[in-house]
Amino acid sequence: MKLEGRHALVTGATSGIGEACARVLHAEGANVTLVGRRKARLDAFARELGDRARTLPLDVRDRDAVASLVLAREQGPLDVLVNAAGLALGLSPLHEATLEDLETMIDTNCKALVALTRKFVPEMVARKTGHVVHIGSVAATYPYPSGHVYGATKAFVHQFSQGMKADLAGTGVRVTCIEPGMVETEFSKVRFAGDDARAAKVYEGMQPLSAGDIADLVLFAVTRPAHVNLNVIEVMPVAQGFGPFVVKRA
Ligand code: NDP
Ligand code: 8X3
Repeated sequence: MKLEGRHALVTGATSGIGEACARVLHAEGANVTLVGRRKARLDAFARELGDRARTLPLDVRDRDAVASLVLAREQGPLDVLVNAAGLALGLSPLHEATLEDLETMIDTNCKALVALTRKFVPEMVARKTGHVVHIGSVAATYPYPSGHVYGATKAFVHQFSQGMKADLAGTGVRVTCIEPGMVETEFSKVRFAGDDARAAKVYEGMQPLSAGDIADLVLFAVTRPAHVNLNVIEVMPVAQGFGPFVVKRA
């Protein structure tokens, strides 16, 4: 499918994967609507892209704001929704994590993603065309110490995506969940609350994926012929693998 003249809304467009997705979709001719909280970044990004880019500064957790969102008419009806906004907060065991951080992850990664999807899918179904792309994570499938709620939010995204596929079969609307491993973005800076040195250590001595690597997959998924639905795409850096089972011995 060609993207020229189609309208894509990308959340998390101020940074990392969302920003890279908006960039490639725009480069392929899509009209893009950029969503994120940091307005100055959105404005600068839209100026850089030029024509066909609009901004929607928004906290995706704001349920009323999402419900009353109105997209610029000249962008056309929404064809592609990329739900990239999301975060992990902290990396400590559940019994030491703050409930506030845990709830922020659930509110952003799950509830906001559902609200945005619920907002735009009915019109896609009515138009018999559209594509929703969720950015999940390998953390949905492979647990790691202190990944508890973050992993659980991404398991939600995985299953929500599959459930949507069940409902959307035959409607003409597609849904894809892209599940990356380590991608070097601002993700670790956010997770470690601005401790840049600790964030940099996450990617030390290995080659992580880039945001552009994930954007390539999003572009691939949304440009398949209209009858092809990529359900789930899991991707890791070559340098990443799985941990062994841990056995604590007396
Ligand atoms: P970044 O921190 O670089 O980007 C996160 C984006 O989410 C920012 O644009 C941020 O915008 C936006 N965002 C966060 N909270 C909100 C909110 N309440 N309202 C609106 N926007 C919000 O990280 P990534 O690009 O890496 O993360 C993108 C997605 O990819 C996330 O869902 C993450 O879980 C997932 N992911 C990341 C991996 C990685 O290793 N980096 C691996 C697997 C999945 P702003 O702060 O301006 O609001
Ligand atoms: C982000 C990747 O491995 O830090 O979803 O959970 S990981």
